[in-house]
Amino acid sequence: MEGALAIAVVSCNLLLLLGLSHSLPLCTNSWAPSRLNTSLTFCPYNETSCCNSTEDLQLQKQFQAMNISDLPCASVLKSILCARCDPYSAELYTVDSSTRPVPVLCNSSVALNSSQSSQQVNNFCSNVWDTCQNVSIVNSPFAPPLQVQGALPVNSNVSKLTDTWQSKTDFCNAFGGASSAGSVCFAGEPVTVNNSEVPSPPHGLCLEKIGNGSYLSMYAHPDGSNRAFFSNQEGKIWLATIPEEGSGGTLGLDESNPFIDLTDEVHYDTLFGMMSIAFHPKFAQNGRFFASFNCDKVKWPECTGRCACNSDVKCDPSKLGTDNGAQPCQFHTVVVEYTANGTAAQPSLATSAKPSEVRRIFTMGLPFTSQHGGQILFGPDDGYLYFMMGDGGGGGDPYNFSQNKKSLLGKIMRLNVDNIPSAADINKLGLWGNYSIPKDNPFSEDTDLQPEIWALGLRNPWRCSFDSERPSYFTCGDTGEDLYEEIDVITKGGNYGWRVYEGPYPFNPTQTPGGNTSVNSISPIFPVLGYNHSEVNKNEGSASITGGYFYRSKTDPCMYGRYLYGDLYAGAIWAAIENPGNSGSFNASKIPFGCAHDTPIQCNSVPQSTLPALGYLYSFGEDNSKDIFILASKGVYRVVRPSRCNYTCSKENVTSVASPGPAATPRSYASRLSNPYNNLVLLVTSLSQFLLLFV
Ligand SMILES: *[C@@H]1O[C@H](CO)[C@@H](O)[C@H](O)[C@H]1NC(C)=O
Ligand SMILES: *[C@@H]1O[C@H](CO)[C@@H](O)[C@H](O)[C@H]1NC(C)=O
Ligand SMILES: *[C@@H]1O[C@H](CO)[C@@H](O)[C@H](O)[C@H]1NC(C)=O
Ligand SMILES: *[C@@H]1O[C@H](CO)[C@@H](O)[C@H](O)[C@H]1NC(C)=O
Ligand SMILES: *[C@@H]1O[C@H](CO)[C@@H](O)[C@H](O)[C@H]1NC(C)=O
Ligand SMILES: *[C@@H]1O[C@H](CO)[C@@H](O)[C@H](O)[C@H]1NC(C)=O
Ligand SMILES: *[C@@H]1O[C@H](CO)[C@@H](O)[C@H](O)[C@H]1NC(C)=O
Ligand SMILES: *[C@@H]1O[C@H](CO)[C@@H](O)[C@H](O)[C@H]1NC(C)=O
Ligand SMILES: *[C@@H]1O[C@H](CO)[C@@H](O)[C@H](O)[C@H]1NC(C)=O
Ligand SMILES: *[C@@H]1O[C@H](CO)[C@@H](O)[C@H](O)[C@H]1NC(C)=O
Ligand SMILES: *[C@@H]1O[C@H](CO)[C@@H](O)[C@H](O)[C@H]1NC(C)=O
Ligand SMILES: CC(=O)N[C@H]1CO[C@H](CO)[C@@H](O)[C@@H]1O
Repeated sequence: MEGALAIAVVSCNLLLLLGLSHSLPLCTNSWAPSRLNTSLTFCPYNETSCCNSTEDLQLQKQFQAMNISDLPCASVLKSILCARCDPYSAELYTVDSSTRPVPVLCNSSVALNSSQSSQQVNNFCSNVWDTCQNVSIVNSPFAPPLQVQGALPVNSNVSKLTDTWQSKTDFCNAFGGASSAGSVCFAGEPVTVNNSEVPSPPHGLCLEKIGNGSYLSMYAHPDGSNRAFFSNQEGKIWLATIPEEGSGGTLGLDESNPFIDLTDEVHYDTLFGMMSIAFHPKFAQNGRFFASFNCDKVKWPECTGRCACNSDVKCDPSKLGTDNGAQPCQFHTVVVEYTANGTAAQPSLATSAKPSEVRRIFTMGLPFTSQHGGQILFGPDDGYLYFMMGDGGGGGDPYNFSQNKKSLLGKIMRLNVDNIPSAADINKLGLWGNYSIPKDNPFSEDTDLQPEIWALGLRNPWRCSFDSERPSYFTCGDTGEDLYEEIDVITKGGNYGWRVYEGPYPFNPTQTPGGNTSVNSISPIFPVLGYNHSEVNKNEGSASITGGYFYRSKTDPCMYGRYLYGDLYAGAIWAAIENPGNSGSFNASKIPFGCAHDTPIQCNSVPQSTLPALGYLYSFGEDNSKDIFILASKGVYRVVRPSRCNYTCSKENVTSVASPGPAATPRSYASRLSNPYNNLVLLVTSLSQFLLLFV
């Protein structure tokens, strides 16, 4: 069943190719459009829309009140009013980040591509003028809101375009806009994009191994240099220099010399540890950085706070089964702020930091021992800290936390860590630490939501990223229960369905002490990509997704623009391409991956196999050159030029292939010679390293 992939597709027969855009289908309030049960009665939308039936009715009333006697003009005005319902309304109504009263009207003829290259979208703005210029409109939306050049003063509620605009040129300067790569405009019919041919997937992903360490997180240094921070599950963070691709160099990381060592505070066990790190966007100036980890209140007195299982969410901690003799809420998830101040003349020069806590951003006691996500990430556009939290475990989310808008489990939170309220205010607001709530968090429109919540219905978001070229594409892997692993594009207030759905499949919980959520009461956003467990591991059915990145580096031009993700058990890596562009609809291909013949560190491969031995694929990382890294239990790998694996990529500039630099060590050279199986995989053999973060 590939149903999940089809659901998010914007498919419509009124197709106008209006170029690629930088943003997803989104409504003017930044929420994703919702799926409609039935067609709207007034506006011509029937599948997804930014209007519900109430708003459709309001538009109908507004239209009738305009009292337009001329039929052709009435029809044009109706289409313009209805653009509010268009799934692309955010983009149609927002120009240079200000909202307009009418959508951008296409004012140029757009050539449709390929098969339709002879067709032209007519100049809609010009049509509007020609059709309506002499027609009286009550409360015309075209009455100029501000003093705009060419606008005449309005004296009455009833106006013609010619009363308020001197000429078509003035009118179209105010309301027109051309569609182009990066924007859409309105041409009288629902905006949509034509399906184009899906470009064939790259031949393979070429990797080089540049480190032997096993890390869970990587965070590019905010100063833009060729450095990045790496952290491991035990609780250490290192600052490393990234060698230039093709130089033969390895990761400049000294394991014996961490940037900070938090192993005394971190509770490390198979399912616990330091889950993530984040460096403030202005770290180079303010030295602020953050660690997200688990702690044990029995071992560390400062590991204390409210339990996620409490009466607000119909959960009685005393009734929680105690795993391994642990107390209820013995383990916590915390986000702690540290500073690199004082160890160097300026934070960007710091190579170490003191492990003293500057501030506790967040503390929450965990009901069970698994699925507590923990990634932290600064939004590139808004500077807020996104905090990914799983459902807290227990199998099938027994307390239905993910759907409970009063619980922070199974959520993506969005916190402002730049504006810390007073202790009294934090108390009054019932916050879980030292942060404030961004005003435009979705609780302002859905008052049932806890104010921290940005999105809900997640099971265990494992690795989210923002597309560095299109920040509205905030994409997460969300691990499944028994059946399906998914990738979601996260939007404001979005409900990603878990425990009502596992991916596209309805989920039937075996126990429901915390109540249930009915299928009809939610409007879930289904995954854009995903796979059944059987697809990656036919024998055991074990699978756990690791979300990745939109590849934006120039290193592998055949990978550019594709979203890379994989499975923890390293059985597969996928590259997905959005098609049509700007639709939020993706096609994925499992792609082969190999090890570069000149890899600085040999890839631990074994005979009778075809792929490099990654072990467990914990995370992907991105550096300041937008190169993509794989953090696996066997080491750190970088995506490199395809020719280094003999993968053909016609876009690659093969003339610039560098010879392996002097940094290639004799040892790795010798091992390359002695091991003819560099392109081989080691199947997971070591159960001792079995990491059950996700099950
Ligand atoms: C693309 O749009 C044009 C114009 O509406 C339409 O005629 C054509 O059939 C569409 N192509 C596809 C592949 O849907
Ligand atoms: C969609 O349909 C279901 C049942 O058919 C109904 O319960 C629900 O209220 C409808 N939703 C909307 C938004 O009309
Ligand atoms: C939506 O509307 C279009 C055009 O009116 C129509 O062709 C299509 O079949 C409709 N889809 C559904 C699901 O009703
Ligand atoms: C329609 O949307 C408005 C605004 O978002 C909301 O207040 C209203 O409850 C919705 N009505 C229905 C029937 O869903
Ligand atoms: C609507 O237009 C008609 C003529 O087209 C006019 O007689 C009538 O007064 C108008 N009604 C309002 C409410 O403006
Ligand atoms: C509108 O009025 C102008 C000037 O009176 C006239 O030239 C033009 O033909 C009219 N347009 C329509 C569509 O009636
Ligand atoms: C005309 O505009 C005024 C002020 O905006 C408003 O109070 C009045 O109700 C409007 N009249 C009509 C018929 O819309
Ligand atoms: C369309 O409108 C924009 C904005 O006013 C203007 O810059 C552009 O030149 C117009 N294009 C045409 C073809 O008129
Ligand atoms: C670190 O230094 C910056 C710049 O001087 C300052 O703004 C910030 O408050 C300092 N932070 C701490 C925790 O001392
Ligand atoms: C890849 O290409 C290099 C250089 O052309 C060659 O030496 C090597 O044998 C090739 N490897 C494979 C596996 O084809
Ligand atoms: C290919 O690489 C060479 C050497 O770096 C460079 O001189 C040349 O301009 C590049 N060509 C293209 C098309 O990028
Ligand atoms: C965006 C895009 O694909 N543009 C193409 C449209 O078609 C013309 C000619 O048919 C191409 O030159 C463009 O590159």
